[in-house]
Amino acid sequence: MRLAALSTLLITVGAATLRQESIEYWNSVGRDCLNSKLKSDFGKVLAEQQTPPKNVILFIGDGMGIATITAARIARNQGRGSADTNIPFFFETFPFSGLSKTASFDTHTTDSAASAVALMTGHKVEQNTLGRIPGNGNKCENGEKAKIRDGIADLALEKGLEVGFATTSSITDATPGALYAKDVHRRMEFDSAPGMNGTSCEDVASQILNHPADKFRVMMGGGHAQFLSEVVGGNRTDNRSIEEEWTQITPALKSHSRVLLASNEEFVRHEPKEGEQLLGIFSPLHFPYRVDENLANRSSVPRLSEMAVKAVQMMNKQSNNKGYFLMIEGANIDKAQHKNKFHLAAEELNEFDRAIKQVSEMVGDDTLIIVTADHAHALTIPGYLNKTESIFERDGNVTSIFFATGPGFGDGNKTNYTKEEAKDPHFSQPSSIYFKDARHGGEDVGIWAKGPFAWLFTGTIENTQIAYNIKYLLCLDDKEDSICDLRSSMAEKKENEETEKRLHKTTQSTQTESLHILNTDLPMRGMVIALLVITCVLAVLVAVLLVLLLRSSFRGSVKPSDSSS
Ligand SMILES: *[C@@H]1O[C@H](CO)[C@@H](O)[C@H](O)[C@H]1NC(C)=O
Ligand SMILES: *[C@@H]1O[C@H](CO)[C@@H](O)[C@H](O)[C@H]1NC(C)=O
Ligand SMILES: *[C@@H]1O[C@H](CO)[C@@H](O)[C@H](O)[C@H]1NC(C)=O
Ligand SMILES: *[C@@H]1O[C@H](CO)[C@@H](O)[C@H](O)[C@H]1NC(C)=O
Ligand SMILES: *[C@@H]1O[C@H](CO)[C@@H](O)[C@H](O)[C@H]1NC(C)=O
Ligand SMILES: *[C@@H]1O[C@H](CO)[C@@H](O)[C@H](O)[C@H]1NC(C)=O
Ligand SMILES: *[C@@H]1O[C@H](CO)[C@@H](O)[C@H](O)[C@H]1NC(C)=O
Ligand SMILES: *[C@H]1O[C@H](CO)[C@@H](O)[C@H](O)[C@H]1NC(C)=O
Ligand SMILES: [Zn+2]
Repeated sequence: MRLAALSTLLITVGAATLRQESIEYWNSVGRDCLNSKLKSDFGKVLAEQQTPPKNVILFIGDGMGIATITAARIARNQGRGSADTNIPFFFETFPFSGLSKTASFDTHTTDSAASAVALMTGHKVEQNTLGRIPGNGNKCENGEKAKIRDGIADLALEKGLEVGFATTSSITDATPGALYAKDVHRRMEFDSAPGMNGTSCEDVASQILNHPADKFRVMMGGGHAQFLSEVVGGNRTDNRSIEEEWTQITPALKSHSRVLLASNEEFVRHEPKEGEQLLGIFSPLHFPYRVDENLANRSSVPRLSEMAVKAVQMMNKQSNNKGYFLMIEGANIDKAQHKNKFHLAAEELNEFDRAIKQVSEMVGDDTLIIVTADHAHALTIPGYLNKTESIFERDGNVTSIFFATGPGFGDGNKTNYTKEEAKDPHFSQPSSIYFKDARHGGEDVGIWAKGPFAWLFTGTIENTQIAYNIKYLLCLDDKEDSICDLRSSMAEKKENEETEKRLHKTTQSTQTESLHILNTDLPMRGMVIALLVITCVLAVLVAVLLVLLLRSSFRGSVKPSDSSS
């Protein structure tokens, strides 16, 4: 009885310490999920056969829900005149896929900040926040204590890996921000952003000068406005040029240099150099849509695929050769859907897919590629339009691309649009509830993976699991019993095998003997521990026996024991 009470107490204490706010809660969910895969029958076999990846590239299609992919896939195939409307995107041909649950710490449907933090740190956080442990107020209180410091970027840099990102949004936007910034609101992008006054928050833009972003190998995207003073057309009122300040940070090594690219012309001319850190900012805010660039026959910014290729080239120019983590975001897939403009979103998804394909062709089998979305959009494809019709058309009043919310609402039943209107690249598809900006969707999103240990990204998993798996595959956190051990034991095994081969050639008996000890070092340690444990258990048993013996002889001398007590 007392034992049961004690265990109940222990469980209560355990649950209380593992509140969802805590760093440990999502680690514990992550550990259980990872272990169940590694210890499954197929997991054991696969883990033995593969070497964990050296590099990880995470592609995030912002707002790229399942329905978004289906509709964009059909639009692409129809656009190419294909009778088969199901020809897949490149990433859809990856050998492994799964589903990711995207809810944030406090909302069923997440925004891009909370979901990106989950993907890049492994922790669920409050809606709209960046890099902060939940429950720490809304004024940037509690200093360092409130900040998440075990994100992929922080840990990767600690281990000497390279980190970088490229996006079509402002570099200060939620998804890239989640890789480095700590703030109570994602909109605190520049010094005088709304909501900053009365807080101790630091604007996101200036945080590229801090750890960890100051050490990133490459950062590319838009957002001059957030980095520059209003004197030169930016948003800042503190008369700073964060871009200029970034170029003046002393590099980690003398041989390193910093290069700032501020236009597509500079981007095109730039040749990646060894030991170089690159900051590329190519537009005042977010990138223009691909459709608009095409319509205007203009290249005012690099394509996402071009930035992705350059980012990988930059990573390959590094000398320490410890591997890298790269994040590539197709941000405008989301932004177009916020306006219900599906033609624009579909073309952004095409470009995102092109980036994945080109990068896949550049990297070797030491690189794991993961493609996912941070959240969906509330889009559905209601039936039953004839396949001979464009997906942008409708079946009677039923519009094939239909948003739950957004500015496409029209007059309340936008069902009478013409074929010409539907073809207009800037046409807003209908929605059922009016909002200036469409709301995200809360359903699970897809994950597609290829490369070493891609099979870990299967099943229905938390978005935080993606970060957890990446940390463990890259061996970023060796505190825990994880794939890290597997990796080092495999490396050790391999090294030992090689040493053995070498020694075999020289046939030096003394060396072979010491190698033998080296080889048996780990098992021997295990045996010593086992012996110690057995000794302890035996000692306890002997003590208990002695006490019992003494007690029974003592009792026997007084009176017989009472069986009813
Ligand atoms: C900031 O808030 C304080 C009061 O809380 C106010 O006096 C001050 O004018 C505000 N500054 C700006 C720039 O809004
Ligand atoms: C920041 O600058 C951009 C680009 O000039 C502008 O569109 C935006 O409205 C500004 N944001 C704020 C909050 O002032
Ligand atoms: C802003 O900065 C520039 C260059 O650093 C300087 O010349 C100018 O005086 C500054 N303006 C103000 C209002 O501080
Ligand atoms: C697009 O621009 C390029 C040069 O920038 C030019 O060679 C080409 O003719 C233009 N195409 C059209 C259709 O205007
Ligand atoms: C689809 O359209 C084609 C061509 O107009 C027609 O032959 C076919 O019967 C239609 N199918 C359905 C299911 O309506
Ligand atoms: C479309 O909806 C309107 C208004 O409800 C209705 O009058 C009309 O018959 C519908 N058209 C079709 C083809 O169902
Ligand atoms: C559709 O209906 C709205 C009002 O209900 C009207 O303003 C619009 O002109 C109509 N469009 C077409 C193509 O008939
Ligand atoms: C809905 O559409 C129909 C047919 O186009 C039109 O007659 C009607 O006025 C519209 N309803 C509203 C609420 O605008
Ligand atoms: Zn969004």
